[in-house]
Amino acid sequence: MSILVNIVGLGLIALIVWWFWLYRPTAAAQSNSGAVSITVDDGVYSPSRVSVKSNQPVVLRFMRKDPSPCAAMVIFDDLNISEELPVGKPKEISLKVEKPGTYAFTCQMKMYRGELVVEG
Ligand SMILES: [Cu+2]
Repeated sequence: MSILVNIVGLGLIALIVWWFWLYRPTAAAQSNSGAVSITVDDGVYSPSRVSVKSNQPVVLRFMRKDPSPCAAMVIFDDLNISEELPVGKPKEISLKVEKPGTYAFTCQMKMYRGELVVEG
């Protein structure tokens, strides 16, 4: 019995390690028109990786479908942006980033995770 418990425990630890340290967003979206729609559902932003050009205004349109409190906020830590997302209604966040780089955006618990890639 205790072996089974240990296996389950190890599995959980592996899952947590994968989720928090190893998981990297892969889906990519390029902003051409200046607006990118991002769906918030099932624990993921889709797309979870958005490429934009530096010094160009871009609108990120977040569409939250997940009613759980986990999805309530989107936070761009490095850009000092934190916005509340209404359920079922698009929320537009306008931004213009000067410095090229990769900027993470997350929910307030960092379960939802995405990356804004700013190209120079
Ligand atoms: Cu969350």
